[in-house]
Amino acid sequence: MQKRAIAVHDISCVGRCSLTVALPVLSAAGLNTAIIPTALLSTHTGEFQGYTHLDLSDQLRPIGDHLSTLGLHYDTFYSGYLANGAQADEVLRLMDQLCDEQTHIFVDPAFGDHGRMYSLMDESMPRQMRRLVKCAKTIVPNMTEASYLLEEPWPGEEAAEATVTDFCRRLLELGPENVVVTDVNFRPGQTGIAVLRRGMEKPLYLFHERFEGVFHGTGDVFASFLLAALMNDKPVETAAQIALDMTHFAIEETVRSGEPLRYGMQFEKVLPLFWQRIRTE
Ligand code: PXL
Repeated sequence: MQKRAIAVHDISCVGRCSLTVALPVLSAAGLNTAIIPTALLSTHTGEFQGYTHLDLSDQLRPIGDHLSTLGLHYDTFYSGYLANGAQADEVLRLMDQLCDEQTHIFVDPAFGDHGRMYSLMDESMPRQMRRLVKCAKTIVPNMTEASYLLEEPWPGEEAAEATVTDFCRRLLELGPENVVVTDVNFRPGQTGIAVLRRGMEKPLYLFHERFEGVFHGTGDVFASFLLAALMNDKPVETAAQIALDMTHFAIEETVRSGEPLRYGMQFEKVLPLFWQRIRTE
């Protein structure tokens, strides 16, 4: 049977993030992917001015009410960027209506980076996002989001290994089975991730060469590849390695092309390689 996913993120018309990344990546991995948009923006909110923003909170309830009558099973529920903190109520309601015991709830907190929350976020977001994290099987915060979720000061771009390990352990205590933290930069010239699954004594650290610059949408590219690999029955350690490699190659392609970084990562070019990896590993 073909697996089915439901992705709950914003639509940013231009800039390759959230749904314009999640949908193609999950589809390319063979998943039947439904979407529920949380907001509609003309672009993402980093490095663009004058973007439009339509909060779709009032649509989530009628959409959920209708979809719940269809009797469909979703193998994964993938939430990301929310229009505001209060929208967590509606997302929890959607989880309740659309998920069953077998649904892999995958939460990308998607509310900040580089020590700050994104432009349109309100201060309730970390507290509200913690409620989704509690229900999740897998979470993928970056180090900024991890700090906010734990109510810790941001430790800076190059947090020490001991700090990252401590954050991972405490995030696991919030409820999920798998914690994958991105933006781990304690090795000079490298960037990487920490993977802590319940039952592991300490996180597995995986790294790649670091490119200088701010790469918009990388969190979404990484999270979508990670989930796509998990849904193809890879253990979280293997899925994380594949997703890290794919993200690295997508950044490499983008840097090589000279395309402005605000237009997002060229993940399209690595989809054939991704398919090969999930078939052979
Ligand atoms: O990539 C995360 C993201 C998603 N959606 C919107 C954003 C961002 C990051 O800036 O602005 C609208």
